[in-house]
Amino acid sequence: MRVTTLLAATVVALVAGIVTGSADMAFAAAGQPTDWALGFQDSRSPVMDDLVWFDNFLLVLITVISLFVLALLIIIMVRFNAKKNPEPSKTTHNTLIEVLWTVVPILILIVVAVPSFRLLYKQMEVPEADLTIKAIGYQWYWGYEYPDHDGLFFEALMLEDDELAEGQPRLLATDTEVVVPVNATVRLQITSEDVIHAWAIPSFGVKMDAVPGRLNETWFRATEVGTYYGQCSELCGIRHAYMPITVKVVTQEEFDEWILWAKEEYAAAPSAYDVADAQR
Ligand SMILES: [Cu+2]
Repeated sequence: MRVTTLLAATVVALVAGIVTGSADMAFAAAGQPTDWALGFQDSRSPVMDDLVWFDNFLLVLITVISLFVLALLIIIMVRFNAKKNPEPSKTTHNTLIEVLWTVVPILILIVVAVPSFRLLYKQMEVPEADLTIKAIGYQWYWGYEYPDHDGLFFEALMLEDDELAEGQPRLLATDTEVVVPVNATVRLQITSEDVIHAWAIPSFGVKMDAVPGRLNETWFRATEVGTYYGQCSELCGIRHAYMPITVKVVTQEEFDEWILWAKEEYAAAPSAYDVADAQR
């Protein structure tokens, strides 16, 4: 009795949460998590569009398979139980059924494999890039290099709670932002200086390990102006949860202005890593 009450309460709480939460979701921006949201953050890149499609496709497929197996189980329980079917058949082989239950799963796997591999290639093969950015993981923040723009380099540290401006999400906003032009293909090179981290932005469908001594490569094309947040996604140490990623997608003109400003602003500042090095 108590278990059912508890279960009922949980279901009511969940439904209430989803109903009230959906009001928030209506005006929630893509690029950051929302209270009570289910599923992925909204897609803002071609790769994420495909990932969302593939996820929905698999959901339909597994639902159909599960319902089919459930129907078979129910038929067996109803029609062939000991009461209804006291003298069971002695059949042990049926060639047609054996061929079917071998061939049909193979066909299903092929149907899953084709879009899956197509998507893997889409993620792995970087199209001709408009901009290259190198993200470097440090314990516990990210550094960014713009090799196309005189090797512009800056670091992005998480903002503490008392440093947040209006509208900046806690544990996700950083002091400097990766700025990219909208609809530009960005080649992302990812590496690390110490341990394995991972650079990820859910709305772009990007998640790539940052491995010391290795240069990993991926890409994204942000399709809408806005601010997008992600987090280090490889357990990297005590402050793993506090090295978020902020990407600001702006128009080409705003980007050109930002580059000029950033070259002045960041060139003068010694990197936090150099400072730490000097103190050793
Ligand atoms: Cu990390």
